[in-house]
Amino acid sequence: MNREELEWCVSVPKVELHAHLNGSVRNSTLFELARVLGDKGVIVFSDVENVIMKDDRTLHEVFKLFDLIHILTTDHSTVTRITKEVIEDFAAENVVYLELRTTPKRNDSIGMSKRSYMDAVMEGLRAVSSVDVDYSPAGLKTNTFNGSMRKKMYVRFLLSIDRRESTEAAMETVKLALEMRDLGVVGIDLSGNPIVGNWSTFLPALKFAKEQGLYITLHCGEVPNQEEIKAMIDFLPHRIGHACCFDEENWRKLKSAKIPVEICLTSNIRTETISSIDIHHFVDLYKAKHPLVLCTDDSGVFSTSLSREYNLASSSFGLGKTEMFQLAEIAINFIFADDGVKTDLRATFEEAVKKLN
Ligand code: 6MZ
Repeated sequence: MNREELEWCVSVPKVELHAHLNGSVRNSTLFELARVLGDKGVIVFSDVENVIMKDDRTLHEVFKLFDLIHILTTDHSTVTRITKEVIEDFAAENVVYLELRTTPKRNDSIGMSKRSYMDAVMEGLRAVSSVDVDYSPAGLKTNTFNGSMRKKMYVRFLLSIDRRESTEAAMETVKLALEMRDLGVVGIDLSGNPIVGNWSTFLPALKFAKEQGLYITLHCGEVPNQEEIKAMIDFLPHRIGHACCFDEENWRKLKSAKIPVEICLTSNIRTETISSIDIHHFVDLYKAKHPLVLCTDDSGVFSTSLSREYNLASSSFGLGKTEMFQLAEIAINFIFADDGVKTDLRATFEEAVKKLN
């Protein structure tokens, strides 16, 4: 990786639309949490160390790792800490708009409800100190200090439905999202192990969410389940993630529906969902001018960052600085925030292009 090119990618303002909170945890934080639980005898530290350090995981192994991360991050204060760290990490590499997604978790044994989990997330956001965060739709709620000259960043939340969940649990998440709209929750994501669960289980909750005006993004086509992919496109979500294993017919449907695709290059390669970067569908979508946005997915789990993803796209697909800047800027069109935010972000990019030239 060329250092100068990577630095340039860091300096470009960026929009991140596909980042899972618990997949974006710093390795150093995971190790620290694992050591504490190891000392308490809850887990065997050396086992955890090996799992975290493993580089090339299959998609199935990745979900085993998430189970481990969830054991390490159950209590409210850890959720708060991780949220703060993740937002600050994105801010540090010039992400100016972040849509952070997370699965609200209920854990009766420690008195955690989906709401209290999200309250812990919100507390982490308010604790961010390296950047001013705008997180409410009306711009009324920020952690801005008077006369602050710090950088500004927009953060919005998507609540994820895990594919292991029931229709009722999915509906609970949608109702929570509606309750938390004033706190920056803008939409719903469907994620989790793609070989688990059925589309029909989540459809009622997703339909309700859409009717209520929430935005929807779906993990779609991580495995070659063409029937599910077709049903997902027919639902007309506002965006989809991945789109790796589409057959010709679904490919055509996607293109004619013009549904924006969140592309996670490193994630797709590491999980072996795509066998090699030179056959990645980014190229075909990019050439077809299909709406797409580069994202990290799980920057911690896959040891990447949004700047690295831009750098990887540039070096793998031969895109120059002008094309890369345009790719970053066009992502504004696909965000789930209102037009005021879009206008403000366009002004940020206009300023940036003057400085970068
Ligand atoms: C599908 C994924 C994912 O919600 O606990 N998740 N789901 N495909 C992926 N790509 C490989 N990466 C992450 O963040 C972690 C959870 O996000 C989902 C999984 O459900 C994982 O447990 P939160 O913050």
